[in-house]
Amino acid sequence: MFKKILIANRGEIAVRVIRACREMGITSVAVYSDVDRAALHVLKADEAYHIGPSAASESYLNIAKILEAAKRSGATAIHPGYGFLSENAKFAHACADAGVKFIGPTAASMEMMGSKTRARQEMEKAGIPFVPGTSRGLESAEQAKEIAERIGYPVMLKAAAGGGGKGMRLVHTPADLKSALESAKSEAQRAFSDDEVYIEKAILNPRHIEVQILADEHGNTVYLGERECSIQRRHQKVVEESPSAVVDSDLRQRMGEVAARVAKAANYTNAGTIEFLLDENKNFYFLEMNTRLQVEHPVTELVTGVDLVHLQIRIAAGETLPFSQDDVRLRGHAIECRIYAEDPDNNFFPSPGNIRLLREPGGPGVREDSGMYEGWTVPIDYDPMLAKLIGYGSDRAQAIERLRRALDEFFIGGIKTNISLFQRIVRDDDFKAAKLDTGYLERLLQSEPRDSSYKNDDVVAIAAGLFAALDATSMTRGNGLQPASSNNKSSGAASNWKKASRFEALR
Ligand code: MV4
Repeated sequence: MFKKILIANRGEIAVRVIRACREMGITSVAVYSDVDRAALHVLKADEAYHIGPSAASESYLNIAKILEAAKRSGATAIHPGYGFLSENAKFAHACADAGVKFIGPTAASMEMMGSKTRARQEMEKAGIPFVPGTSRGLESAEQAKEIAERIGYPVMLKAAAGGGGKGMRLVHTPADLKSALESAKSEAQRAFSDDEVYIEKAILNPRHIEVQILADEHGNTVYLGERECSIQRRHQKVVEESPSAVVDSDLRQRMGEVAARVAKAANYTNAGTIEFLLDENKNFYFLEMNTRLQVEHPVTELVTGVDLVHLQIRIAAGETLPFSQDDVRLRGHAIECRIYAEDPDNNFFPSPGNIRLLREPGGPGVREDSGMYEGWTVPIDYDPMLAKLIGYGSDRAQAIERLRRALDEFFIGGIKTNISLFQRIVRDDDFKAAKLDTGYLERLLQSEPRDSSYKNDDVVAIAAGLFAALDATSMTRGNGLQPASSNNKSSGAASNWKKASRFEALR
């Protein structure tokens, strides 16, 4: 087993991996940029190395700097987390060349899945069901028209190097195809320096369902149930849950077996995720494979009882999977909210700044994976995700109850957060009835909020205590601090962010 692991990441995922290292008796090494000198992952790691300026390109994306820190620290393995270098085949190669184990799949697996057309060709060979369409780049508008005619409208144009919706166009009629192809190509060229675009039949109102797999380096592969990730905004996941309310044990087994075959066809090792679209008739289609640990991995951990990060490390160290498919049992239900420093009342604009007051939820069935602490300043330089709040229960209804209760306990003062959006979602009838598809969030945001009286009396009481404690400071600044108690009646009906902004006004 590795004695020392470097974590090439920051924020909550770096903290998550550090915790696994601590549990396993492995020394953890953090890396940090200028602005992250006092970040939580730096405070929690056993050792920390400065790797450069705040710009990600000069720090968390700088392969040479990270390998230099690995060498200096004596770390023999690197966990890449998600984002940054996690799906960078060049980085995996460079780690191998430096004699450091990359905790993830091989560079070859990452390369295969990095090109969507290449992945479709390989999956076609392996007999994996995928959305009808081409597995090669389109050569002309005429060719696109012929194929679209054959597979039937609406069609989807997609960038081969894409993902995340960039270079993607939904086309309903032949008349729109030529200009859609041109704009998809130029967007793909700008975003990925690669204008290869292919065509698929469009699946309308799909659900996004993904399957977690683990594969060791001795040919054993298991699937660990699915995650429903249909609640997205602009191709960013917002809420994820496991299991999906529409996947029964038969569909789960069929999707799981296909996912394991995808992994085998890619010679895949370590943790990975196979994304599917599920149509309204519950047909599922392979979409793409994510060759990393995902943000939403905790919901799978809670319902399977499997620690994915421990197993990633054990697999990378050459161990065999300690259980087989028959040992995998799902128990209960877990739902995750991605807590962001952003303002849901101002088009989700980022809201960096100092966390003046932090009251985190706890109690039965609540997990919080966080990269923040009270007094820390959220930088503008990176993705503004602060934490993930996960509710767990014996069934979906209990998971929702606990999540709602935990969200109402959560108070982050000094910055805006999207907590109020989740308070709305967990009270929404369609969400409670699991009437979800990829259009759900847009519909919710277009509708009028029905009830915003999220009761939060204990938080108000805590805030009152803090106002009292801040009294001296505020008075010297002469900003006329009100006695906290005078706010209690009116703030009983206020959402967390309203109280946070009130807190801003008072401090
Ligand atoms: C699709 C689709 C419908 N039909 N492909 C969006 C991002 C990229 N990873 C794949 N995406 C989609 N591909 C076909 N053939 C609909 C989407 C899609 C979507 C997928 C998952 C989650 C949210 C989404 C939101 C809009 C569109």
